[in-house]
Amino acid sequence: MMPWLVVGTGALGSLMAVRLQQAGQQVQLKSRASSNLPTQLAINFEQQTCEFPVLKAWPGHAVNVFAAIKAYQVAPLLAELRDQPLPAGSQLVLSYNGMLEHEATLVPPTALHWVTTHGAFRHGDELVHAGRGESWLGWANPDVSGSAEIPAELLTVLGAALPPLTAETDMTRRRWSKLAVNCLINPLTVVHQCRNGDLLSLPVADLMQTLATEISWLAAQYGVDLPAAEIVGLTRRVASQTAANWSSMLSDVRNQRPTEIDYLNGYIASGCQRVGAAAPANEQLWQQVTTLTKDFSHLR
Ligand code: KPL
Repeated sequence: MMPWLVVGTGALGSLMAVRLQQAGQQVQLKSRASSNLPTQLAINFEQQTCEFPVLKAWPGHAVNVFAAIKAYQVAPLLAELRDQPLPAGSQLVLSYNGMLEHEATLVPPTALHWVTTHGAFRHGDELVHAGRGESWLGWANPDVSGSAEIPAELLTVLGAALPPLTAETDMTRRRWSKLAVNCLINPLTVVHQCRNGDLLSLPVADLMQTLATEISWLAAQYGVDLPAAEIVGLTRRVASQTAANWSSMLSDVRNQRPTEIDYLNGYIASGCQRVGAAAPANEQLWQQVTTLTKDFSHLR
């Protein structure tokens, strides 16, 4: 199998790097040119320390790139790869929360999306896989989805590293479902300073229903049939599967990092606004989290 290059050393990138290495794959990490990561990085996971070489420059040979990054890092990464294309035979797998405007023109059609409901967080030097969810892999461009098979080896290796993994032909709907779940879980864990599972017993059911109704309405404008009841059901399932996890947004807030709120509830509120509709519940959470993080949102 081609070697792996993992971009993004957040919780999920680190988890995939560790699990790929434990599955016998050759794994390196890629740092940003401007970053001050050392040339070797150790990740502590379940009583083991996994060591990884860190590359500053893109390699000259074909690689599988697994980029588990923040939504605001997607455009800069893709710009870098446009200036310096990956060697022939390489495959780009992208994973990020939320949606970006102009994705259709931004994300190369040959990229794959990895959508996951696994939950992980960093606690000091420790990586904790706190929620066992599931994942889907599918082409970024629905036109490619209809015609091309996902490379079987890629499915096997990623699926063995972090199971279960399903090949997805309708990535657009899958990504809307994940967007919806993140819009209901992530900001509410920030507002209530709680783990994902705590949301199941807090009095947030009515708010979740309203958020889901607004999201479902916007999804329909994009031709995606995603009933509000399905969103709420899915959210409760993910909150229960990842009950012990601290959401990525709460981890970001606690570590004074910018959040992905613009690409979650912000995406819904501004998407509705663009077509002359309102999404007051999503708008309110967008503003609330933005206000909480205004002092460090420039650090993107
Ligand atoms: O995607 C997540 C996140 O925290 O960003 C979930 C699935 C909610 C796990 O925490």
